[in-house]
Amino acid sequence: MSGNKTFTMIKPDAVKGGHIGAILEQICGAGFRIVAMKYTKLSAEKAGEFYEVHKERPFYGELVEFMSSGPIVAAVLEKENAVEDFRKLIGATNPAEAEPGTIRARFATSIGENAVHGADSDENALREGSFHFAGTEMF
Ligand code: 3AN
Repeated sequence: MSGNKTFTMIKPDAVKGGHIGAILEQICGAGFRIVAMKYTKLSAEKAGEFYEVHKERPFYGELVEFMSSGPIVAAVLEKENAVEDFRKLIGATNPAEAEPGTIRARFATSIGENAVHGADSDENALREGSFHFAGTEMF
């Protein structure tokens, strides 16, 4: 996975809000192809492992609790320039600062509960994709 793949999660707030369909429609409408996808729930332990890079940040405990609070949709997506284009599509981490029309501007409620995750580098996209999916689950 290099250059043309990214990793996303539709977070528990957006799942609870009933936005899975609208978010997937926006993602596919923007030209991303689904390589792998699952509806799943992270244990607190798994969420802690996934967000290990944020361990020292003050919001780590809150983030782990939130991300394990309900089901999520995890997916690997493919498109040219995937990581950067997907970050543009989702908008800023803080929905109050997200460009109108972006996924976070449409569906996120706060900086902590911000509807979707998007990998921030090719290296992390690969690591995060492999965290959730076996090679045999990617097509
Ligand atoms: P992004 O998801 O835009 O890459 P990061 O990597 O800075 O943003 O943060 C990872 C996740 O941590 C965010 N998606 C959000 O859920 C949570 N987060 C970031 N900053 C805060 C904050 N100030 N307070 C609470 N949660 C936060």
